[in-house]
Amino acid sequence: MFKKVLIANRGEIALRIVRACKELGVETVTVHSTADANSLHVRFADHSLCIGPPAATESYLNVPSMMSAIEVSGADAVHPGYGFLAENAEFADVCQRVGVKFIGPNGDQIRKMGDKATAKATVKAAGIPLVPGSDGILATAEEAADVAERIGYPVLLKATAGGGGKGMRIAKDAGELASAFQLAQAEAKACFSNGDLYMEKLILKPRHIEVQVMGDEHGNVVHLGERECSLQRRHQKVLEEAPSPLVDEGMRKALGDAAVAAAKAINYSSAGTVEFLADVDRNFYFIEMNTRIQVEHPITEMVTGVDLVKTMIQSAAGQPLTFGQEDIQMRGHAIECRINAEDPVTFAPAPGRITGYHEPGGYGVRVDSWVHDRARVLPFYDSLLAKLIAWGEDRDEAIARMRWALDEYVVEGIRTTVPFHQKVLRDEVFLSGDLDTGFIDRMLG
Ligand code: MV4
Repeated sequence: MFKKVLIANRGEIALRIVRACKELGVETVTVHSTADANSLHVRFADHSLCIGPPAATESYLNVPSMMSAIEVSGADAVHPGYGFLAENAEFADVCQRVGVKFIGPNGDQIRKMGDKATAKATVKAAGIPLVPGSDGILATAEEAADVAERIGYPVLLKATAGGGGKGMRIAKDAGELASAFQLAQAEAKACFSNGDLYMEKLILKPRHIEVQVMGDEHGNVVHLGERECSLQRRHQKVLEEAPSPLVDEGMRKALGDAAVAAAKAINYSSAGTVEFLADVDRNFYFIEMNTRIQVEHPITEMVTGVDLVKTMIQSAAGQPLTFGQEDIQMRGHAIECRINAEDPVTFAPAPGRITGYHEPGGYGVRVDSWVHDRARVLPFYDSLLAKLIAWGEDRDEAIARMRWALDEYVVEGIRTTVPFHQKVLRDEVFLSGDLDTGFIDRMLG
């Protein structure tokens, strides 16, 4: 096992990783910007180093500052969490070069999945179902028109460097294709300095279902079931649940086999997530793979009993998985509500000082948060305050627990998404489990 892990992140995930390290008997070093000096990820770690001014580009995203902190700390491993440097292949490469273990995939694996057209080509060879579309990058708008004729309209143009919805354009018919191509290409160039596009047939009313995988450095890969992540607004997840109300045992096995095959196609040896879209006929298609621990990992922990963060550290230390696929049993149902410092109507970020705080507890309730009484929500970083997680023997019990937990959640001084979640948890369509990615927009009218 490692002696000292540096945690290259902030907020609730930094705290989550500190806790896992403490359980493993590993010394912890956190890093912080000047604005985060008084935060809990600093206070609860063994050591902490200031790495720069508040702006993330000058602190948590600054590779030279991070490398200096790693060297000064004497850490033998670094956990990137999610966001920031978690999927920065060059950072993973530099860590490897200086002999510090990056707790996650290597640079080549990050690159293979980071480029979405390459990712699709990689998993296609492993026989995983893909949305009908182009074979890789489209060289010209004319080639795009040819592919669209072959697969049929409507089609979706996607940026190969994208993910998260940027650089995506729909063309409903041939008349819309040329301008959709120009617009998607320009947006992709502006956002990612890479204008390369690929095409897929547009899936109507898709559900976003993702599968958690865990690998080790001995060739073992296991899946830990799926998460239903269809409730999103502007490509930001709002509420997630495990298992998906859509998925039965047969579909779970098919999704899990596909996810494991995708991970094995790149010799994956860490925690990862394989994303699928499911259509109204319950067909599913690979869309991308995230080579990191994700925000919503706790709901999988609650239904499988596997500590994903601890396991990912053990894997990185070269230890084999202590469980096989046959040992993974899903029990009950878990829901996560993302509690953000946002206006509950406009969803605009609402930073400020918290003047009063009480978080719920009790049977079946878990709160992963960095917030405390008088904490300051800063404008420099994302608006996630807490992940409120409720577990129950079935979906109805998880929903009932989530409702009282939301009622007991008190955050004073700033606006939060608590009232919005209270509305979702009483919505007839949500209660029926018939979710798709358009649900939130329809609910907001
Ligand atoms: C799609 C799609 C429909 N058809 N692909 C959006 C972000 C990116 N990760 C994938 N996305 C989509 N890809 C095809 N072929 C619809 C979406 C999509 C979506 C996906 C998951 C969750 C929410 C979404 C909201 C709008 C569009």
